[in-house]
Amino acid sequence: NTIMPIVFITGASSGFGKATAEKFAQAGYQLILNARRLDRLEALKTHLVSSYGSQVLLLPFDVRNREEVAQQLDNMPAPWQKIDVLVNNAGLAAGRDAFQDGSMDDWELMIDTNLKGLMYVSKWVVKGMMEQKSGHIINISSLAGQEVYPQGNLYCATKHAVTALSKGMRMDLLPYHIKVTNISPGLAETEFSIVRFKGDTEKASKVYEGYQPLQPEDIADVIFFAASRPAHVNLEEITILPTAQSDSRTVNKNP
Ligand code: NDP
Ligand code: 8X3
Repeated sequence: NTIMPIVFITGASSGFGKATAEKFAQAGYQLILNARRLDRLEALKTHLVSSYGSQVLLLPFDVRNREEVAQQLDNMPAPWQKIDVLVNNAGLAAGRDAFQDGSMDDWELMIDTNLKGLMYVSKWVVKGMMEQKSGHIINISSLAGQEVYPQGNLYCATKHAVTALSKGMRMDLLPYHIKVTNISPGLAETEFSIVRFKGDTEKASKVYEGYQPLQPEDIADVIFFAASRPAHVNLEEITILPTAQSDSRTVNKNP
């Protein structure tokens, strides 16, 4: 009766996180799934249990809430605390405005979620990984972590910070055999743009018109591939773009 590895995915109620949960469930992993929308997580759990017989623990917290993060993680049953893979995926863009027109609330929301949330969750998970002297942290950055585009200012800044943090974690966690992988996707069709444009689905769907964007499953495949390499192999930086995209500002639309 072998114990299957545990993957902890933040932002599992939608997009990349949800597709990643499905991918690891297919491979028999035990899953800790986080997001704020509990109804979404419950539906996903029901699906994973009935399709794959998965063991699933739901942690419905807001990654921005430092106390809640620590409290829910501390209260996990002991066997669940031995996390093998952490996928730091919860994140968002809020607004797409020129710097001079940007909303301070949007900016703080992005910093608190994309950077501080990732930092709170990782700090807790790293403790256990250090004791185990093994583990794998997979940070979802973005092409926006490598390049900056007009009206991308603060979102790009948070993703640059994620990429920098991946490098820093990799250095500091090296003695503990903890792998750190930084994944940078380009344009992918999820709820990302609906969130960015605050529910304006028409504006959101325009982002993906005239070409084939990445799908959540494409990212999930890459995350799973990185997590399933042999112990001595770490994929440290992965950039994944739709074939129709060459850089942040260039998409081959309606060829
Ligand atoms: P989605 O909007 O589809 O999914 C985002 C997920 O993050 C949801 O499950 C959401 O759940 C969760 N989330 C947001 N805020 C919080 C919070 N405060 N606490 C806990 N969970 C939270 O977008 P994607 O799947 O596209 O985004 C996933 C990651 O990928 C993000 O970090 C994004 O920046 C990044 N990315 C996206 C790209 C794209 O083009 N789509 C490209 C490159 C990177 P809930 O609302 O239920 O809390
Ligand atoms: C999301 C991709 O190009 O909208 O990180 O910033 S982009």
